[in-house]
Amino acid sequence: MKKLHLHPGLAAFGALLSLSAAAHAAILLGNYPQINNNLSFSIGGQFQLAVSFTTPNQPYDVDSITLRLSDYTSALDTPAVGIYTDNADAPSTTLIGALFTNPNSPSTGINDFPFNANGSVPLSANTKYWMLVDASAGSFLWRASDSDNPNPRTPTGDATFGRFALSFDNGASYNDPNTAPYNFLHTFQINATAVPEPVHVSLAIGIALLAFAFYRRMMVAKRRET
Ligand SMILES: [Ca+2]
Ligand SMILES: [Ca+2]
Repeated sequence: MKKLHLHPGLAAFGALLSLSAAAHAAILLGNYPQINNNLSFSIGGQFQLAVSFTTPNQPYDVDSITLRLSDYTSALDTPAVGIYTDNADAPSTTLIGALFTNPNSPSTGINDFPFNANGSVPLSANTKYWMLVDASAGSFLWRASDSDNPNPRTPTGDATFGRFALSFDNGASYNDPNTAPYNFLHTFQINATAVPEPVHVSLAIGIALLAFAFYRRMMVAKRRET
């Protein structure tokens, strides 16, 4: 029986392509578990709250956002959670992709709520963005730990934390909740998948084509010998 041989050039191409396309889900930024349930900020009406971060040297696609909330019932409250570009160290009005899908909540208790991406939320490398937590109807509480008790927990992940920013005038101006008299560390996590950079993919294809060309030359040389 004839043994099936995988073309070395094709094998190299496949291996490199799968290597470059290997995506991994990661915590882009977060501060779970919460230190305590001491504080909260009301989202709704003119009140909204955002957190900034800068992506590392790689593009990402946001998969979901987890927020620790209370007084959120899906029958009465409509959160508006999205990722926005930066405008002079404050959220701009430019939304990346669409608003996230609001989870169901039958009760007002404290819970960790997953907001799933509604389609692609693509983030560029080395770029500052804002996750904005707003409401288009009703109101709810974004739970926060008291950062002085027992110690501060700066959000960490693949991205670099910027700052929290709260607005009492529907985004016209923002205040920092971590300068006196505020000490809020709002509990959240942004989950994202690293996207392979186009330069890596084209490099992989280039190497595979070189390997294929080398293989063909070897075959031609072999045929000349025989
Ligand atoms: Ca409510
Ligand atoms: Ca608002």
